[in-house]
Amino acid sequence: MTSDVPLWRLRAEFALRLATLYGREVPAYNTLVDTSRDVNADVAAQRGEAAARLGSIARVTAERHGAIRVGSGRELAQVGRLFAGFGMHPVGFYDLRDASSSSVPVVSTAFRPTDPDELEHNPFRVFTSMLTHDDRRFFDAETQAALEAFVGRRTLFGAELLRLADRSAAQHGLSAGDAERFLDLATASFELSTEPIDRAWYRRLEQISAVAADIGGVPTTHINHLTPRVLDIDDLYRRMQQRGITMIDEIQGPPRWAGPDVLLRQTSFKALAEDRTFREPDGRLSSGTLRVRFGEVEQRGIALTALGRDLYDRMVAEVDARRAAAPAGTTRVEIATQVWTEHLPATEHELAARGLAFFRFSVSDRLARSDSGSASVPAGIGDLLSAGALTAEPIVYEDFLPRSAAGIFQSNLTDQGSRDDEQQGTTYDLGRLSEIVGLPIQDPMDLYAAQQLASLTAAEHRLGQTITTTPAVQETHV
Ligand code: OOG
Ligand code: NI
Repeated sequence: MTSDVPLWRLRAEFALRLATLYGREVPAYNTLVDTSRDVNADVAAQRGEAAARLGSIARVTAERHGAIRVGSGRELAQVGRLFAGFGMHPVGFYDLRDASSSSVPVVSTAFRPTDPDELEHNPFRVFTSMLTHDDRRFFDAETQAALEAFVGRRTLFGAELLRLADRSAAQHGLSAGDAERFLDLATASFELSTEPIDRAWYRRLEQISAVAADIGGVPTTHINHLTPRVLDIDDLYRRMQQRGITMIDEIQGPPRWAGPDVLLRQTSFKALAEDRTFREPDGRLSSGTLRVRFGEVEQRGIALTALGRDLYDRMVAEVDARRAAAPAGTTRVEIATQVWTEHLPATEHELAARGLAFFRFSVSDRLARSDSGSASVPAGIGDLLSAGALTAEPIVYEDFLPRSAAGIFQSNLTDQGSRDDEQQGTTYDLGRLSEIVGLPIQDPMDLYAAQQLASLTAAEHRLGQTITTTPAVQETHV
């Protein structure tokens, strides 16, 4: 069986077709993409080679993540089959129910390539949320039953599409003819439906949660947003405002600061009113609008180790604490910039030496030629980097942040919805969601650690010496 079109090309083409579709449906998205391209070109012109530190300009400018939302475990398992056909696998577990103060009854994972080579070819990823219809804090028994019946009746992904996905996953690609059909069907399944929306049902869910209504109140699924990657998100934010586009209040995640970019910074333009057809309680059709889809943009930084992530989480808590005590009008970002400057190392070298972030290490050519095999004393990463024996290339964070995701959800809700925290919530975790998807969800930390370790092992062989990564005593107290 031939696979003329390998997984990465299917994935790249899928991302392009979704972008064309989404740009047609939400024209402001095209403005966002154009502005992102301008920002990246300017950064490349100003910073030269340094601009490509976290990925080539071509990769960064072509890079996208999507977000979709489904209504049940059955639908999520189908998404798992579909995305496997594009070489995208579930990574990470995000519980947005607790990360949000308003009503966001979903748990999520992200489907993405996991192999470094596949990521390099095309890193397209899709943040995928599943409605927690069995969580009593949001849905009473009657609403749960009605939701399950409504979602149970719909078909998001047809049998032919899923068969092609299975074939692609098994063969690591498809023949040219199958690829075309697969891409057509896959893209079409995320198109906004023109089918009338049952007004009373939608409204009933909307009172509980606008997210629940967007997922379980409509007959099909759709792309919620597609996110380009930029090299300077502050500049992008300003330019979008200059173009008259209303942005959410702030940039989520780490602040702008003088040190290296870590993890992920995101912002978005406010959801726009889109025309939809409704079926009124008396059966009459009417037109109206819904605001659920928005345009997000992101700037990616270096992946943090468990130690670095722990520091990050403590810094976030410190920002909250200081903000609570700060004079009115002080922004989260202002405080965050101070906290970052006080606690996070300001150089890649120190992030590596202290084991706070992930890097791909390699032996400097100069040293490998002159000195190979001579040293045998174990040396720490920091010393080897200082001596110029090793070089470190940052590993880019490919995943998401629960708090930013919740912030993005919330900043686009016009209504807080309702939740009853007296009720017992349903427990979901990575293991339970893996069972529901029918695939093992990988822990992002394991993937980054494996990449770093592979590079270290290779470097140890070349140097003929053991490299210690355990950092010295942690001096950072937040
Ligand atoms: C997903 C929100 C989360 C991100 O980039 O953190 C997200 C959604 O709105 O469906 O996309
Ligand atoms: Ni997103």
